[in-house]
Amino acid sequence: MWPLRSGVSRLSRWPPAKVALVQCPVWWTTDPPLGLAQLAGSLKHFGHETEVFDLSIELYRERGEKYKNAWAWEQFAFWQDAAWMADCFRDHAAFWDRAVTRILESDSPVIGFAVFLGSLRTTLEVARRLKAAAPDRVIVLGGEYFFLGGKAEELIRHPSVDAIVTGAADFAFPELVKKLQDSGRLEPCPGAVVKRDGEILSGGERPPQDSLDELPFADYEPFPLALYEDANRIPMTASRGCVRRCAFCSTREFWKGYSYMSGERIYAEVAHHAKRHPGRRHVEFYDITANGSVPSLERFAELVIEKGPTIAWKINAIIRPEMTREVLDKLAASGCTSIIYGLESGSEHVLKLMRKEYGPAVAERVLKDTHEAGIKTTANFMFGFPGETDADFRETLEFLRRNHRWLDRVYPSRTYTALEEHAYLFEHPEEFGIKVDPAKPTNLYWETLDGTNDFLVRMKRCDEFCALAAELGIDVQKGLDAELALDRQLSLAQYHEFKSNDLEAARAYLAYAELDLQNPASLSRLKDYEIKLAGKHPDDVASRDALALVRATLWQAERESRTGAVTDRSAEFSGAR
Ligand code: B12
Ligand code: SF4
Repeated sequence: MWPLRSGVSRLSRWPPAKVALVQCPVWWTTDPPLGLAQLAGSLKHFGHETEVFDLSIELYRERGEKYKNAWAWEQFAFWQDAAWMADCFRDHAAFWDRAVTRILESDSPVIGFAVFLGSLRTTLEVARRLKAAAPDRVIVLGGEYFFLGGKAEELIRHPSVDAIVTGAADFAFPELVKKLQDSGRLEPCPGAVVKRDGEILSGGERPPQDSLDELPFADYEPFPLALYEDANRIPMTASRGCVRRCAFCSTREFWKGYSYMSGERIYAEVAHHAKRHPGRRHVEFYDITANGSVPSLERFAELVIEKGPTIAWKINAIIRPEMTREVLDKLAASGCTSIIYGLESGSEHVLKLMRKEYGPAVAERVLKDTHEAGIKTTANFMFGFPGETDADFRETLEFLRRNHRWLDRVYPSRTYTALEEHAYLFEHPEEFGIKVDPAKPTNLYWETLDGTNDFLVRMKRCDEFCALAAELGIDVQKGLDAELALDRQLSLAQYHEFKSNDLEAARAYLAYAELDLQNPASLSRLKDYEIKLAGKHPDDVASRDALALVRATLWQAERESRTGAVTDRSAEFSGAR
């Protein structure tokens, strides 16, 4: 057993410090978590050793049958459900015990966790177990979960948490480790808050990084690369933030302004990864706005064309006039195979309401040029932005008809128009005619004061859009790893649940169970509805019929799981993996 000593003295005796980096579930399974890879690179650059534990991908590979689909995006909410989580820890008890032991045996005095909403509960449980076994280990949390909204102030009080990096940690985390190493105790530094002898000390804000040219390269070497599903991919970001401020989007609140790498810096990192991982030839740029600086992107393309290596790469981009045919030809020649544009609507009126800085005419030209340059062209669409009339929506359908030849794929938003926390729309609902019920806040199920736009209207528009796109031969996808029918069904069930419409919610969960019978979370909802429907008036025939179906479904699920005759539906909806 690792001797319990003060993490402080252990650290001061150990230059350089060793840091364990942990990703708890859920995170996605296609490629390694980029934020952690970035930190591994930074820590290495500053002379520290790292060991990475991606418990999300490891558990994904070892998960029980019952959890077969739990990593699909539309299941993400279940990872925040306390009862579901308790089951997951119980059902995989050996996995979690081994994980805690391995982290402790890495002999890292500092253990850092990457947190977002879906990994928060698992993180806190693993941190609790680590602290219980070895109270001297210093537990540090970080990730975009802490960027906004006072989450750090709240979680730093958690008994298992010693420090939180509240923003970009590329320099803040190595500085925190270094201070700990030098002084022998936790010291706050800009961008981090620490807890020392029960006292909470904040280092204040850290000014944002103007240029990303000084960033150390991300490091994928400590990751279990063989476990991720895409064996050909290296993730990267060459920019942070965005140059625009669309009304529905919170990006500019997470990353203030827009910081980016020069073409030379992007090229240097891409060439580095290509050399270190010769088997991986696809660079997935996860920048939310990769063409915030078109000259940088163009320069990167020129360098690849000039010097190699041969790679394929993909970006998310904004529609802007600077995406000329000449630029797009250059991007294509350097290996750009796919561009996803955040187009959102084909209506001039709606684009204005959204504060997009282009109209449909520019969008048409850019889509056409992108497609003709030989780049797979995808556009994201949203439905029912407040102020979007039925006539506006018809314009989007017309746009699709006019431009379907240039669109290889569309990503219809499955939240239609969500009120994203911290976005302008979220902060100013009255300006957009959105009804606010403080007793029942909702990001998804909002409706307008005039009653013309609610969740079902938005869902219907999306359905109509998807049907037309499919008819026009455009590939319709979700974007993330999700199955469209399951996602839609779950959305509908949750909407009726929100509306306290027991009958419709039970029907929607029944339809969900037809697609995915063994999903533990939807089965547990059906059990709740069994009780609720049984309590309805005996003359309520519809509820009685639904109750019979609920019971039959629960019985069938029970029988299947008891006999092991589980229908493996995962193959039906893991196409995107
Ligand atoms: C790229 C991206 C993804 C990629 C990630 C690919 C990959 N291989 O990592 C994919 C497409 C998989 C993805 C998925 C999802 N994402 Co996402 N994603 C982003 C995006 C656009 C950029 C994140 C990024 O990589 N930035 C660059 C890296 C370097 O930054 P970083 O990860 O934040 O890491 C830095 C800091 O956070 C910190 N840090 C990170 N980890 C740690 C750990 C420690 C110990 C410390 C000290 C610090 C630290 O230091 C890092 C370096 O500075 C952000 C939005 C944005 N505008 O930034 C959303 C965002 C992170 N995603 C979000 C969400 C909710 C999701 C999804 C659940 C769905 C969705 N709504 O998009 C899914 C999850 C899927 C699943 N099943 O798990 C939210 C998180 C919200 C929250 N507060 O928790 C964000 C903020 C978007 C939003 N506004 O809703 N996403
Ligand atoms: S929606 Fe896209 S273009 Fe608009 S602010 Fe957000 S990231 Fe930028």
